Amino acid sequence: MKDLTPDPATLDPIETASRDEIANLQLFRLKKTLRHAYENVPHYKAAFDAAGIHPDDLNDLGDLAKFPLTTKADLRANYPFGMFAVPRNQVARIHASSGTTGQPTVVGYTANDLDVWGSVVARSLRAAGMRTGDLLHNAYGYGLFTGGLGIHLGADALGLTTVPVSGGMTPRQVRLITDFEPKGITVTPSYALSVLDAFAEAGIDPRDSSLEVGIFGAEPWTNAMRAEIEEAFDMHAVDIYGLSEIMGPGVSMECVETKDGLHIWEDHFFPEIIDPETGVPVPDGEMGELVFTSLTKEAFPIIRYRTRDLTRLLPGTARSMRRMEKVTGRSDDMIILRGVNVFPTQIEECLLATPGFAPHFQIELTRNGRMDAMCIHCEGGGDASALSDRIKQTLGVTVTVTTGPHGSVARSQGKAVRIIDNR
Ligand code: DLL
Repeated sequence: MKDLTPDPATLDPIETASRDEIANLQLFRLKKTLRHAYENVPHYKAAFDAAGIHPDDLNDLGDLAKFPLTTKADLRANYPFGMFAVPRNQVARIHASSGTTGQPTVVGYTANDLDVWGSVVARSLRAAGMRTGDLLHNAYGYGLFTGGLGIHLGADALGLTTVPVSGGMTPRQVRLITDFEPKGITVTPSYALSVLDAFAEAGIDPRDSSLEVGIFGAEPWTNAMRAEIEEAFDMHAVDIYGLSEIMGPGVSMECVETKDGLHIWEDHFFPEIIDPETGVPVPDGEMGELVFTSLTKEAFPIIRYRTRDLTRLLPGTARSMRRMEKVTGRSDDMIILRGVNVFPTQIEECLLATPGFAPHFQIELTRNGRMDAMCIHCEGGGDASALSDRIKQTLGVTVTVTTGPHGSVARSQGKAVRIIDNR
């Protein structure tokens, strides 16, 4: 794999600024954001008043913990535009979550917000090793989902040649990669596996493709999956994180030269980790739920949003901004099986550590009387009992494993559906 480390001279100055400089900028922007939210969004005025707190009470960054948390339920209660802090005619773009599990969550961006979004995604693509003039195959879905259009904004800002292929029509993905010779691909890790299948079906070795880096996110994936994908494509695989409520892709990004967790673009997004039970912040280094406050957003300022993503904050390395550890689970993806907490990524690690299996899997939950049961559906010639033994030893739960022929596990075209709950 090629060394794709960016030239330090091309980084934004804030990426290598001192912690003091970053904190000063954050405090200045945080004060402004709190006032903007309080004065223009009735929800925040009511919530701050109820908590007996006012934007003027913020004197240092630690004071943020005195402000109320915001949840998805708050956003839903203000559907569709109730959380907007500017008149609707100043909103240049709307995105929304899919809403498969309830009302969609609607977010908005002013023209200025779109510029900021483009700049953080451009920074992220550069951190992955992309340079002005490079060709990018963007297979994240275009539409209300922030993946496709968010990456596109950043690719334009960095001056890439973008192929806006979106997800789906998988054989065509292989043809376009072969014919256009992109340097980078942006795609969910699970859909990358579908593309990998299509390479095999076309009789083309993906290691012979032009791809030098894959930029994977929108769903949890493990370092074991990184190794699998890097080996299959002979390219770097780096992690990009984000969520629509905060911006979309480009909230944090792993640097290709270190691959040691994701640098949070802290000049625009202020992170906290809280104890998910008590809501109280925990110190850097401790695991908990990630909470974000936007620092520059105009249309949709967001204060202390509970992401449900579990991770911890770590000091900066390749950049001075803090890192978040790879998100391996969301509190709402956690399966509690007979009292043991299990995340799909833990199953992924066990699967990839057991020889003979394809990297595709789905977890089916059933209930037999009062007992919950978990079955892992996978593919390939691996030994089912070796995998269930490994899961028993590492996670402490008894599961059944079925292994079917190639194609028997449903393929993803975007975010994978890992859990089928038939309880
Ligand atoms: O998934 C934005 C995005 C698009 C990120 C493309 C990266 C690439 P939502 O649809 O709002 O936004 O879903 C956000 O997806 O709270 C996490 O649970 C999960 N997620 C996103 N990125 C990662 C990642 C986009 N790198 C939710 N690792 C988040 C693990 C991720 N989970």
